[in-house]
Amino acid sequence: MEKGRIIKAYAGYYYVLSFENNKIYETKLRGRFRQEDFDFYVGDKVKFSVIDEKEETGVIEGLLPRATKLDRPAVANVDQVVLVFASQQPELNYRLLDRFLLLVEAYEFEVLICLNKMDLVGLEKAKELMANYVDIGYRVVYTSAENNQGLSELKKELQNRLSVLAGPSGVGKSSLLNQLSPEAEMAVDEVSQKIKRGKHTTRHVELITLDNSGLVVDTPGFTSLNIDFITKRELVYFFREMKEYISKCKFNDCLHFHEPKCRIKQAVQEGEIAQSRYDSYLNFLSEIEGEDDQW
Ligand SMILES: Nc1nc2c(ncn2[C@@H]2O[C@H](COP(=O)(O)OP(=O)(O)O)[C@@H](O)[C@H]2O)c(=O)[nH]1
Ligand SMILES: [Mg+2]
Ligand SMILES: [Zn+2]
Repeated sequence: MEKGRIIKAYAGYYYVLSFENNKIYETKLRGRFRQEDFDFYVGDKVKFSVIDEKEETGVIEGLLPRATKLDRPAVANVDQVVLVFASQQPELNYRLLDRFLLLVEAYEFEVLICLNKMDLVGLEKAKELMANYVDIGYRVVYTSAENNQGLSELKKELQNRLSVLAGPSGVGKSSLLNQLSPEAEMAVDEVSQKIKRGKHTTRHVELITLDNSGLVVDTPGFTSLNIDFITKRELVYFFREMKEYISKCKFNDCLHFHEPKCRIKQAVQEGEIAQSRYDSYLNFLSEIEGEDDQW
């Protein structure tokens, strides 16, 4: 029995990238999985047996433990979310960046920020734009899909992991994926040869395989920016720089808004917490307010 990862699912076939030899096997599910209405997702790690080594066909025999599952697109075992923003065009919207970060923290994904279009502002200015985020411990890479800058740094961050890109439209997500594409097209070609379909068929989510064992979802994630599943009380825990102050407020049910002797507000006044991050916090708090009966 071999092990591998589903990198594409299409028309009842599952394309499994073998951990042993890096080949892509065209597999079907063992009958009992079909009867049991069992769900297998792109990204899932599976056990499979090879039927024909030359034809690279096989049968999926079992599902290995699934660490995470992302919805829309449905992908299992995502290791990190790469939040792509542009340094300009469109102008960097910090409130939106904080919303993406909130979602990523709430879902407990690892995150990398990719500040693209650095060619429009230069590296120094790009770093300035992200200084607050670097300070609170977020990893940031600076890229230009246009001028081919920072792409090897980005690729290094994608090594040996399954990543999904997310971010507003127009920031360069597709351009970045295309830049990573010599490898991507090889993988896609290999699959499409096997299923012998034209390019105009309905798109299904699939994983792009990089030559450094990185995998990238070919469709952006986090398309819903809805935050109303988060309660007012837990909100602050998803602002990583605020966590250390929470227990130091005078009132232990402090929402860090108009309560007196709030340690978080003090930290904002003293410049330990960035004002714009705190403003985002208040903004999300009031957004959640109407939908949360707890308080
Ligand atoms: N100047 C500059 N333009 C870029 C860069 N990356 C993408 N673009 C342009 O930005 C626009 C949107 O890019 P696209 O990849 O479609 O963004 P997406 O909506 O996030 O997928 C296109 O016109 C790209 O040519 C970059 O690094 N620098
Ligand atoms: Mg796009
Ligand atoms: Zn407080």
